[in-house]
Amino acid sequence: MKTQGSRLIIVSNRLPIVLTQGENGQWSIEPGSGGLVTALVPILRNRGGVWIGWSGMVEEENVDLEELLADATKKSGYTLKPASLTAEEKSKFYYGFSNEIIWPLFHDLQSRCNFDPTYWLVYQSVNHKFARVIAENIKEKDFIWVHDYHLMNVAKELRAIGVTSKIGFFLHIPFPPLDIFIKLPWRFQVLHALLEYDTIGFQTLRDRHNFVQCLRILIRDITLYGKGQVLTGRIKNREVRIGSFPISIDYRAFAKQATSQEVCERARCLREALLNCHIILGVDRLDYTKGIPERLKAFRNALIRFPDLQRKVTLVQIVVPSRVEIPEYYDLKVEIERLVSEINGQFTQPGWVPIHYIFRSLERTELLAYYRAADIALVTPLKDGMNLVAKEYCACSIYGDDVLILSEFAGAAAQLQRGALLVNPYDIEGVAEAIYRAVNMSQAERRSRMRKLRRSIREQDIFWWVDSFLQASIAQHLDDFPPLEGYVPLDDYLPQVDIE
Ligand code: ADQ
Repeated sequence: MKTQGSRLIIVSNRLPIVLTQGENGQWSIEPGSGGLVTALVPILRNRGGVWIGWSGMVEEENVDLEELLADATKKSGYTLKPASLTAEEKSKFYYGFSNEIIWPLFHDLQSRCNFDPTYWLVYQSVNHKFARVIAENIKEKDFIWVHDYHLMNVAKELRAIGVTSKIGFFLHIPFPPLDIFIKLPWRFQVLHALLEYDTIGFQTLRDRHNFVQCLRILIRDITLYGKGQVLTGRIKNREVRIGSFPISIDYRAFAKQATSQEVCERARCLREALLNCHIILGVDRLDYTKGIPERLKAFRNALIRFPDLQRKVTLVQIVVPSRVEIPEYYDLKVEIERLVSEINGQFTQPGWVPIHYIFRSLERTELLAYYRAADIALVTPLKDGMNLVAKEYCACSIYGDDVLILSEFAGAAAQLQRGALLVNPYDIEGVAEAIYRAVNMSQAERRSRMRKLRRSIREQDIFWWVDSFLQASIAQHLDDFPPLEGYVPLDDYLPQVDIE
């Protein structure tokens, strides 16, 4: 679907590139990784537009980005525009507010939060900086689509400097239940800032429900209308659309590349290296929300309780380095490596190593070869907005006889529950049993489950996701629904909280 006469302006914390300086001092540009990039690059390539974000370099490094980004723009087919950060902003906005407060809180891990008040001040000023760059680069009819938790205040800042364009926001991570959200010292400011967007998109109905609950309890003058995928909220003569739009992948591109000669050849080599073993695959960014230690413990539990799995299964755990400068992430890496070495030390036999551990970013062909080679994907985040790895794995299951074991707490579970083996990632014995069940599942059951999974991902792919978000954003507002029960008096619910 095209938005008439308008360009798409994507705004995210990071530009979809990584800048690296070689030994000769020359800078090179590589494509970025991560869910957001994988999802949006094909869209901008197809339709053109502008991507605004931080380059990853701080102002103090004095890198001339103009030339580098002009070069990247030529190669990518859309325009890249940088928002710059100082070293202090990187520390307090990115590592601080975004990753020490919102990331853990929105993943229900409130005990990991550091509610430092200076983080909030810098978060606001960086969102203002982003708004200025956007304002300098847009035309009136453009649709501005802001992504993720780093930039919740951008619409508010844009409105303050007079921008009247339509602005949408998509939250890639979960939105927490009221009882958790309410711990945020700036809960009212964040909710009001979000309500400055014209459209707010969440990954799942559960996230949208959590958000709506927070609005009902904490915001006095909002009325909510509608039913189905998109609701309408009316506040002070403005309307905001609130929907759930499960993000997906370019299914056909994955399925096609999975059959390429290069991927087939590499997958064959992997299979030969692990002959006669069921390959179980885990692929995650290094992050405590991904449940990697819990997964390793479940795998160990499976080897103990079902000894016939020994020599019969190999877990390939790929961990993509991420945020390693943060001590917590470094500690997680150490914990994972300790567990891998303990389990391998306990079970390895001549000709069989139970866990193959890879800590690096992989080329796409190599990643797809692992998807192709693996019989079972073990995707067990403690909480995840969606989880694209689960969808990519299914898209690459060309023969349709592989098994997906999926956490109930991944956003993807809402969509994939009929085909996946759902598990509670905290239940180590339950996950161990699911591994055993997957290894011993009949071919007929595997095929029937994978057929459902692939159909659902094919029908709701990344292009469907973009279309449904844009459709909801530009469509006429329908007022022919009775208002939902709006503001709920707070006295009984949270007597100690003053509402705004
Ligand atoms: P992430 O937390 O990054 O994304 P995920 O959805 O699994 O998590 O996406 C990871 C992406 O990285 C996948 O597209 C995958 O192909 C890519 N990748 C994996 N291993 C790689 C490797 N070794 N080398 C290079 N790339 C690799 C956030 C949210 C998720 C949400 C997405 C999209 O946390 O919940 O699904 O955004 O909205």
